[in-house]
Amino acid sequence: MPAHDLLSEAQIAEFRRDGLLVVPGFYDAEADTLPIQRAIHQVIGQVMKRHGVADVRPPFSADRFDEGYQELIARDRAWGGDVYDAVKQIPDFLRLLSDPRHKELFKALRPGSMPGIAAGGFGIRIDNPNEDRFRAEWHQEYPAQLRSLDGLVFWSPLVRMTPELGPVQFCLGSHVEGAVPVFTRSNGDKTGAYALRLKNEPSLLARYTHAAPLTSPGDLVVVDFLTLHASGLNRSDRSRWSLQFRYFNFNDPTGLAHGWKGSFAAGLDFRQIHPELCAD
Ligand SMILES: O=C(O)CCC(=O)C(=O)O
Ligand SMILES: [Fe+2]
Repeated sequence: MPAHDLLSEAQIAEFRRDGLLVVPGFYDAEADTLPIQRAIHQVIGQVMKRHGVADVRPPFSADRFDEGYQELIARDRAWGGDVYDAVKQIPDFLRLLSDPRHKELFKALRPGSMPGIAAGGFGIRIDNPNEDRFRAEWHQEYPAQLRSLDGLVFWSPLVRMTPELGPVQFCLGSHVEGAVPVFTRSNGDKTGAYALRLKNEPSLLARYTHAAPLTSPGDLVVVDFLTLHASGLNRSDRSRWSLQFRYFNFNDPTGLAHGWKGSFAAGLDFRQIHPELCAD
């Protein structure tokens, strides 16, 4: 599908201005998200089976695809880790990750680019109620992912967002800052990319209008690798499930210079590539 069928000129201009674009109904529920929700329901069943928990759940429904998950993590939080690691191996998830629409969208937003999928840069987040350890604090994607400076995060919810679920927050237009230096020293119990903290965070955040779009399954949120964003606080009684696909540009000068290296998920500390962005 050509790029001009996916986005209007106004949407492209909005993305350039804000470093953020919400595309309502980008995905097809039946073809794209329902198979993933169905497979998550089955994976939860497999994790129950693995731990000898009787599966007495009602049959699958899209609204309650994660039935049983809260009970699992209440019994043993590590079983939630089993689910988290397993769901990114769902064929329908990987099919959607590599769907040509992402490549076309990337080319529409980054003219002259050659899109690539960031290895280790995709997954399904499960933000559990009142759990802080895996919350993403204010960050830019680039230090956490590397690959290329002009990458894009494609983020899409699997549950309808409410203020209580803690939708992702964005600083509109903050991508104009370029790559912001970060402190890398330990940040409580957070590790890897989660431990990074922005230099001059309060004044940086105060400069921009914040937005926390209340999206629904099927909606797509496109985020510039340099836009400041943070997880909200989930104060509901349900986990916030969302898809993340990250694409980069093989034709970006910074990526060309370092060979499209990946960051923490690739076992590399970004400080080796960008010592100048380390504020410690
Ligand atoms: O979903 C979240 O809470 C954070 C998302 C995020 O930081 C990302 O997708 O890059
Ligand atoms: Fe992020």
